Amino acid sequence: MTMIRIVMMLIALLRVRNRVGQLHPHERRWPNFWAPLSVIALLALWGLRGIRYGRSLYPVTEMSAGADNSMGRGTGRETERLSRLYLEALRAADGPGAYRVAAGALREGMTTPRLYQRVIAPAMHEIGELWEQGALTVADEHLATALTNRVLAALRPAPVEAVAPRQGRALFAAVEGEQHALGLRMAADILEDAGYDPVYLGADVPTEALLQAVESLAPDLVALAATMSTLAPRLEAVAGEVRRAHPRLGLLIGGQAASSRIDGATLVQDLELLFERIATPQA
Ligand code: B12
Repeated sequence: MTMIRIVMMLIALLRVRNRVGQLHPHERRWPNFWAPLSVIALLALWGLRGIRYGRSLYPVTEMSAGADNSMGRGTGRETERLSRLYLEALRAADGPGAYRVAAGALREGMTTPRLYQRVIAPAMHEIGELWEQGALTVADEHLATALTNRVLAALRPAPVEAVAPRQGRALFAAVEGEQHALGLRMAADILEDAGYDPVYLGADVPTEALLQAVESLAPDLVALAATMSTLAPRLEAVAGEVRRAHPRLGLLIGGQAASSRIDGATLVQDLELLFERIATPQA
């Protein structure tokens, strides 16, 4: 597409150049030597558009962030495009831009699980890649997380007095030592939309406190998360303890360190499948 545009631009410029060439010198308002120069300038400008991964932040325009979400329901290419725009907005420290991309997608009919899984999560993963490569600072990465938390909160309806939950209560916690909690937050939002009453404890929940909370809040489902590979054994241990204390309790696990090794728990990594997997845990 880009190549076609460049070729068309060159043809148009050459035609103008030829036309100018045919004119009598007194009629020429645009001297011949400007033509090649303008081609070079236009190509240079075009090239600059492509520089994405420099360290510097750049503004996200209305055109790029959210103004054109006409296919928001999300074919593969469309979700990739939106994810790129979302990432650009994060990198530009442009909270309103990130919100416009996400809210625009929902407005156009994309589901929340799809938005989370295909638009926001890949953008956050890319933030991690860039941070690992040294292309982003820790501050950039913290800011991206903070903006995403803000976007997620802004997309939710205001809390209202609890209507009787159709599916029961679900408790969400990341294991002790685990600071990564965006995926857990997303899982809580999705199950809330599916009729659960979410009790979200967030990151780094001490095991003792978690077990007490399960005791006192009597949830119907406990969702546990771990991201750091070093915390995979802890996730297994905590899940085992919950299972031993409450053998009939629904147990859901997720996060990059979660694995199917944990007996009797439903492992979900793809949030688009979350509700389906909860409804049929054996699947
Ligand atoms: C943001 C971030 C942070 C933030 C987290 C803030 C927060 N409130 O969440 C902060 C700054 C705290 C942080 C700290 C660290 N981080 Co960090 N971080 C990230 C980053 C960039 C994004 C994580 C994220 O939010 N992803 C978006 C979510 C939506 O995706 P997800 O977590 O993959 O979850 C998906 C599924 O797993 C699932 N899911 C997740 N949770 C749950 C829960 C349930 C119940 C269910 C059903 C599903 C589910 O749904 C999601 C969508 O598919 C990742 C990069 C990456 N590749 O993920 C690194 C990354 C995870 N961090 C990493 C590291 C090394 C660290 C630090 C050690 C850095 C340091 N030197 O201090 C510390 C460790 C802190 C700790 N003890 O936990 C490494 C982990 C390496 C590893 N595998 O062990 C990564 C991969 C970066 C990298 N490329 O190296 N980090």
